[in-house]
Amino acid sequence: MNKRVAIIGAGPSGMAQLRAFQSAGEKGADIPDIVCFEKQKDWGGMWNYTWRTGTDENGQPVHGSMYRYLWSNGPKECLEFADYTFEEHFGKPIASYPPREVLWDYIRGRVEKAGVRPYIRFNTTVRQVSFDAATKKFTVTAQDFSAGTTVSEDFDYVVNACGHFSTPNAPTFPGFESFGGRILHAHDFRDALEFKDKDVLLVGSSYSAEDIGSQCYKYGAKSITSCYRTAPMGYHWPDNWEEKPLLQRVRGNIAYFADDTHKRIDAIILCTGYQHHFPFLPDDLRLKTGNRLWPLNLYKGIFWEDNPGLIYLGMQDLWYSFNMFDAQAWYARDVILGRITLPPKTEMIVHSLAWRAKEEKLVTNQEMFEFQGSYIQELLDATDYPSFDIEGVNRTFLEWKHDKHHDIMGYRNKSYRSLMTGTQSPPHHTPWLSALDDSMEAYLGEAAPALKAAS
Ligand code: FAD
Ligand code: NA7
Repeated sequence: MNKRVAIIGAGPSGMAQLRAFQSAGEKGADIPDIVCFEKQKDWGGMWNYTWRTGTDENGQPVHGSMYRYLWSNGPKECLEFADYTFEEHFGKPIASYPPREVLWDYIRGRVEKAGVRPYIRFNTTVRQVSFDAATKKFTVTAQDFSAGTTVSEDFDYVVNACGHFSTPNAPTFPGFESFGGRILHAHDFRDALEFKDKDVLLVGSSYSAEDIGSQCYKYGAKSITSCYRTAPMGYHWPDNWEEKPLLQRVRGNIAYFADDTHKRIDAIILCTGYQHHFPFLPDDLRLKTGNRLWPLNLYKGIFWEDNPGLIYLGMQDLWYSFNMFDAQAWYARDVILGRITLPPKTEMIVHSLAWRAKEEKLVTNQEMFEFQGSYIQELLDATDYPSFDIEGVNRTFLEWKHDKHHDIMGYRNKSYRSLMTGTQSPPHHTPWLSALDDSMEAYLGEAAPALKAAS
């Protein structure tokens, strides 16, 4: 009987796994039976926007953490697929920081072309995964909300591609119970206009704090205060944005900070990151890690060392994203197809610990993305995924970082050269701060008439 592979999640990682198998099939390989379980009604994972917060229409925790007006926070040139370029998808070069809908369209384009949608059971949540040591099979139990049934099936491999930016890490602070305004986690942030004319406090100093604060600034918040636990973000913020050391407590609408200052605020947004949360996995199969570049117990950052039939995709903290998921998915595919043989567990552990030791020495951002780039290179060298210029991507990351430090509200007006096609991307027709319409139509079209007249 054919091997059976379960993929949990049809976000960019799960879609990469589907495309990897389809690509091998197209070149003549016998591919296994594949079932991809997706709890949402459509694919694209995080990029499939939902207005919902809390629970979804099936009473499940809402997966989406993206919000309206979200634009890519890094250059698209750093995440471009090597087997399906932006130019191929859009039929022309486009600017470097597309809004969410444009990126969603791009990732869908590749898998629509590949014809892999029939492998996916939508509106179906994986509830439980177990492993039988005697039969060496995984049993996956999934609830299909369209059919109203819960079914268990056996698989030889399980690919966990369910993402790790959905379950909030939400600390509390003294006085929150009686705070006079709204408190929410970034996961539940949807529309910056809610905070127009408000004094907003952000807790955290990473991507969510930076971007949610920038959205609030762009859409008219009265003031923004962000506070950090370890280190400030350190960008040159606009005049109404202040960075402070960590919040200590609130009293009524007054927030008190570690430097003994205080400030009146209307709303608090906890930009304090996410938990790797896999409620469907038993303890002995569950990855337990913070958001870091080298989680332990995963050989090649992919295979559960205690039971390598369980494959994890996209579990690292992200500098690289879509093309890293591809590199992982192609490698996992080749292990499943028997093209790559995994070493014994002792060797896997030595390998992982060596990467971890390197990870622990990383200090600068540049060292971090170069580390992730060299990890991807190691995976690429072993498969037929089209090789691409990792050093070029690293250089683009470096430029991006410089651009952000030069002008945090203007970095998205820059454009870069594709590392896949060599084409220089055009500048966007409208500066990011004035581009209030984030629709694909507006992005791919021309500047709005009023802006054209003004420029
Ligand atoms: P996800 O996209 O999270 O997809 C996981 C899929 O698994 C989902 O479709 C989910 O419904 C499904 N699923 C989960 N649990 C189950 C279950 N039990 N049963 C069945 N299905 C399940 N990356 C960038 O490259 N650029 C950006 O600009 C960027 N911005 C971001 C902004 C925000 C606010 C967030 C939260 C993330 C951002 N990211 C960005 C990172 C983003 O997470 C990745 O780009 C990418 O979506 C990760 O893909 P994934 O498939 O691993 O996970
Ligand atoms: P990250 O990048 O994991 O960052 C989490 C931030 O939250 C980071 O600044 C942490 O500070 C801070 N944090 C975590 N716990 C606390 C507590 N208890 N108190 C204060 N501050 C805390 O998550 P993001 O949401 O920013 O980004 C995740 C993804 O979303 C990313 O890929 C983006 O593209 C979008 P620390 O530095 O650890 O002290």
